[in-house]
This record gives sequence, C-alpha cells and structure tokens, in this order.
Amino acid sequence: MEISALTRSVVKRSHAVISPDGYVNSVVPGWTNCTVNVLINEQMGARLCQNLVTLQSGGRLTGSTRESQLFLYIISGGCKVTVSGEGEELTAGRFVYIPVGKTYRLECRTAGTQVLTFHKVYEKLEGYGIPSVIFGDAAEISGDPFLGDPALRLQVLLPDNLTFDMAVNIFTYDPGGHLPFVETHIMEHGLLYLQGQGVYMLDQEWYPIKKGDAIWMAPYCQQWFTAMGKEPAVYIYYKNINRFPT
Ligand code: UGY
Ligand code: MN
Repeated sequence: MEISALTRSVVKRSHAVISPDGYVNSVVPGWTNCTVNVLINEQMGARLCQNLVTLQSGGRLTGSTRESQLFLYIISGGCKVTVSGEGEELTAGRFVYIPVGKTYRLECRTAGTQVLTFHKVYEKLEGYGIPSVIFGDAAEISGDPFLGDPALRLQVLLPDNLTFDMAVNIFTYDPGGHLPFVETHIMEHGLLYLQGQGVYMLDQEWYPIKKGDAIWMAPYCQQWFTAMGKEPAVYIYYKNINRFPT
C-alpha cells in the first residue's frame, strides 16, 4: 500500500525536486480548459518560471509577453500556436520562442497535449536588438558530444548570440553516462525529465530522478548527474546566459 505522507519532492534554498505526486493545479487568466502546474517560480527563490500545462479538448493559452519572454516546448500531443498573426502546427518535440512585446494564442489539437513553458524577464543588451519569434523542431537539431564524451549529447535549441539572455537545451545521457565533473556555476537551471532515470547530486545530496520530475538549481547549487536503467535519460533545461554577473 502506498503511504500518502511520503514524497520524493523537496524544496530547499538552493534547489528543488518536484515530482508529479505533489501537483496542485493553478488557474492562470487567459489559459482555459487546461491544468497548469507551476513547477518553478520566484516564490521559491528562482528567477525563472517553469510550468507544465495539460490541455483538454478546446484548451487555449492566450496572452501577451510583456517583460518576460516565453519558450513553449510540446512534450506530447499537438496544438496550433500563433504569435502576432504568424501560426504553425506544433507536435511533440517542436517549440516556439516568443520574445517580449508579442501576443500569442495556443489552441489544443489533441486532448491531453502537454506543454512545458519557461518564462524569464528579458534583459535587453544595449546596442543589440530583441530576438525574433522562432519556431523549431528538436528532431532537426543535432546532438553534439558534451565535452568530447559521445555518451552525453547536447542539443542547443536557441541561437547562440548575445541578443539571447536564456538558453534551452536538451541533454541526452546513455545509460551509465555521467557529467564529467561536479558543476559549480553562477547560472541557474530549470529542468524537466522527458525520458529515463538516474541520480542527481544537488549540493551534496543525492536524489533518484525519473521521467516527469522537475528540478530547480539556484546559482552555485553544485550539480552532477548519472543516468541509470536501460534507456537513455533525457532532460530539457533552461539556463540564464550572456549577461553581466551583477
Ligand atoms: O549547461 C549546463 O550547465 C549543464 N551542463 N548543467 C546540467 O546539466 N546540470
Ligand atoms: Mn549546469
């Protein structure tokens, strides 16, 4: 018998692990016929917002980006996304980057469609423009060996230039693959596990992690991961980049 007083979720000052067993839904104005789970938010000390949205038939997300840019990744199902009049049908693995100052509409095509959202307040860099809207497909982006290790592959979903102050990457680890060293860095992360399982070390604590779990890592949260099991472990993650460390 399962004991309802137990969970794998933890929320600490430097990191959080959010497993689906603790979800409580939020209502977001303009987002209708859907369940919204706010996985990471500034209320826990983060500087990004990460949501998981599950859309029912007729589900819609409408709104406009003001100070925060928005990145949408389709985990499963299908939807149509229109940004300032430009629309595309998106299925699993496709994504859209919506810069500040745009109106958007996402319409569910398949009941049960799941969408991951990252929101970050945009920090404009003097002398540089604001990025354009980007529609993309992770399947068309190559996975390059990470620091020379072919067991670890990194797909970089957004362009590598200074107009962007955030990165979104997909990291794939073959079983037994692991980060080559304990990372200790100023950049913050928000993650969602898309496939597989493994063990994450966060500030010298060890957590079993699997598909569906989310992790927040504050700046300087020490981090290391190894993949376990029979299939590759895959996670998509956010990172703030390219700005002065003020
Ligand atoms: O980009 C990164 O910092 C990445 N290697 N971190 C991580 O996967 N925890
Ligand atoms: Mn890192």
